[in-house]
Amino acid sequence: MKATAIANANIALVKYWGKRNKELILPFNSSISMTCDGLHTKTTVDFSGSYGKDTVLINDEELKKDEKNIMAHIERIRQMAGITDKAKIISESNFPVAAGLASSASGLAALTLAASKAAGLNLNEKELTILSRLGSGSASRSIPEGFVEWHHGEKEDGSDSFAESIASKSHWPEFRMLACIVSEARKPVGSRAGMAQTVDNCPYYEGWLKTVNDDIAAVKKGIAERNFTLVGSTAEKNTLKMHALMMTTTPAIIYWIPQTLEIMHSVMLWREEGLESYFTIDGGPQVKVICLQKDEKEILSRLSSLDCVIRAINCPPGGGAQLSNSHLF
Ligand code: 2P0
Repeated sequence: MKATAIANANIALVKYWGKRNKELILPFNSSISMTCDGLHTKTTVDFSGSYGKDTVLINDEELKKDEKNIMAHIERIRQMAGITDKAKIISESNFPVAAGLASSASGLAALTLAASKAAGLNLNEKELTILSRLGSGSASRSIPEGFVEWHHGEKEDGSDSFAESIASKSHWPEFRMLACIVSEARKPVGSRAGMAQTVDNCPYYEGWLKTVNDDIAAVKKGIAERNFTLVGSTAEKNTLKMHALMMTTTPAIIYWIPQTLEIMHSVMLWREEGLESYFTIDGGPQVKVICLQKDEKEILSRLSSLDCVIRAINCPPGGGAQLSNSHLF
């Protein structure tokens, strides 16, 4: 009745931004991500302590009231397993939470694996991705390894909206995401509210849906052929489209800060000079620079010479979520 899991964050190359079903967290479009070695969450769940109430400690802080989806997720797993025991949960991430580095993805994926195991459920990988999705959409992509596709699915019940690895981490070990931290502040608008608002009132959302399948096809082809230019250029175009949607909803959502733009312009300039790299940005100001191992040293050195970068975390493709015998308590 006690289990520990470790899950890596993932960074999308083709983004998820909008739900066709908010209850079941079913997306309008499929998305593709890389599971990131180096950005992880470790979570221990214990149902066996005869606890009087649920306690959840995330990075040494009690659960905030606005993080209701975590309690709902624990309750969902208890119901699936047919248990009523209260839980003690401790979770630790090695990167800033809620600042656009996919902490909810690694957090909900680690929680899903640890809690389902502790509750006595033995779910396979596909089932774990579906259960993680119900906690947070992008968490479904933190269960499998390497390069991952989360299928939007067609069915009303969500049974075909799951994530799977489309290439292992050893298929393209030279691929890099350099996660540049430019601010450790909490983001002003959460992704869940931001994407709901975008679907409701962004006049360009249909344009996103019309073109996103082409981006999915291009990134899949690029990964299969290890065509870096195709993957990088498509990922950069896709992130700019997503941020254009955010900026043109009412009220506007602008996650970029001056530091974000400084890195974007630098990457574009370096590319013109022949140093091939691309950027992708999620629901926050951080920039992830996409490059190949042969250029990582030079790019990291250039990034560290920019005043705006607090630190850069170098992530190769990572493994899928794993159980661990070393518990946090
Ligand atoms: C992504 N993001 O594909 C996109 C890009 C943020 C920007 O998935 O409501 O925290 O829990 O399903 O998974 C963040 O959204 O949202 C996200 P919910 P989630 O990575």
